[in-house]
Amino acid sequence: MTDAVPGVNEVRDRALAALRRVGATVPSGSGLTARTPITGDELFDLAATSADEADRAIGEAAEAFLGWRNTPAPVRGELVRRLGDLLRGNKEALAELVTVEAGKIRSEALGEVQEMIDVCDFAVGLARQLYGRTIASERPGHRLAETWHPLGVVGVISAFNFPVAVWAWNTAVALVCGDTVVWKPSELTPLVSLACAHLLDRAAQEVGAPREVHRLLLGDRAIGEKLVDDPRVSLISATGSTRMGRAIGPRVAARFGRSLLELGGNNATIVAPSADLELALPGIVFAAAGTAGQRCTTLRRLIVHRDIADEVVERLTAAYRKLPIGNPFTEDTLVGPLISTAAAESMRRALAQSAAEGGKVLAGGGRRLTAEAPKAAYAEPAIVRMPEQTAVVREETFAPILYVLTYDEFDQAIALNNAVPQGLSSSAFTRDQQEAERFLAADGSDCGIANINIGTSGAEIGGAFGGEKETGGGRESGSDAWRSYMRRATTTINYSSRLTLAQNVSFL
Ligand code: UN1
Repeated sequence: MTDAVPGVNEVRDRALAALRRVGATVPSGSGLTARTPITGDELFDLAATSADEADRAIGEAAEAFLGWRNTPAPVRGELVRRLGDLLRGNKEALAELVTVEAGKIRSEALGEVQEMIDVCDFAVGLARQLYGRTIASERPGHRLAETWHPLGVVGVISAFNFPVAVWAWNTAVALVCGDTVVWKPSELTPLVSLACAHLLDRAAQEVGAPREVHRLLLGDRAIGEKLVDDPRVSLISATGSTRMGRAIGPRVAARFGRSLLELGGNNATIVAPSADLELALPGIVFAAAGTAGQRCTTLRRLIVHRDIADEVVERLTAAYRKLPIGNPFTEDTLVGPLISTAAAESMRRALAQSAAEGGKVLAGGGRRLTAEAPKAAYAEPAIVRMPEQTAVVREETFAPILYVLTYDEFDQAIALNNAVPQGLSSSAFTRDQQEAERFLAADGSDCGIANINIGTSGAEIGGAFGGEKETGGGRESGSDAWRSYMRRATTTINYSSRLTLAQNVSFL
């Protein structure tokens, strides 16, 4: 059930070969270290962006904005079209780097690159659809209209678990909206970030757009904080933990900047007695154990009707026992490594706390490959039956732990779904239409994503992505999420020969 882990030299060679294929170079120097969770080793040192360089990069993006905002949106779309082409052409190599740095299995790494390609396609279409409205004016001879204008520099802060897809959601949309972008990726994923930044740079050169429409900052938290505090940055779009969002949100607000936050999730799936278990079981296993439990949309809480709980749990534990855990490069592996031993330690702590709160581990919870890869963290996805929704269940632990709770009445299941601080994703498996509609209604799931008969993770880019409460309220990616990247001007044009005041006010 496990597969041998490659040596660090093989991983390093794969990384270098992938970078070469993309054509990206690694800035030599120090300050940042590329690593791989596959072995837990360091790959090589690279130059971090200095504070002065960051300052200059933000200045360049601000300067480039002045021209980019006046470039017609469909022309801006050409840049994103070319980026999409280059991402398509480099899909394999980029996926390889995602596996090296984030530990994703091949199919999920390819899926992540596909998500970038999809959002580029979406943004190219959007470049011709940045529609404003014409509104009925209450005054004769007046026209009331809305126009959407480019906003400014967008600071994108992204996390290790979707190292490049989340960048693309923001960047493809921001660029067609006429903004310029300064990207601070996770310090855990510098290589794939360099590769994507290189492709965008190349796309800009090929279509004749200024390269300064996008700048990359490599570094740790201090560089991110510079971006957050810089008044030249109009919007900070940050993806990461609720703790990070709590730090960023007020700082951006203090300078009246805008922020778009996509933070932690604590996603639940309800399994009703009528559920088709042939759909539900694979949906649950993918959502809970896929990506080694490291998606913000990962399924963390299963709320099962009491009558079917034993059967569901039994079938799930059987499926968990068969999960191939190990080398993410191997075709049939389904669960790769956690990002770090610190993540494994937080999983261990959460399991210990759940036991203290009355939980019983039914499957997994142990470590694999500790002798072969002592610096890596291969964890067995765990299923823990809980007597109730205790403190540990209400927290997001970024590891593959699925807490199982039971319910008797559907309303009680909805209440449990909503009784956590986070509000990202949710789903219900049911063939009962009333239940499905109840779940999706105003007093149903309080999450930004509510699904029926599929799991909580793996959203398409066409919808707006994000959630409520401690998830931060931001929406990225498809639908009308583009509006967060633009400023709205409301315009009243008087084409009559009289000055009429609104609300029938008379003056003079
Ligand atoms: C994230 O984990 O930060 O819906 C993003 C999903 C993916 C995106 C997840 N499309 O699971």
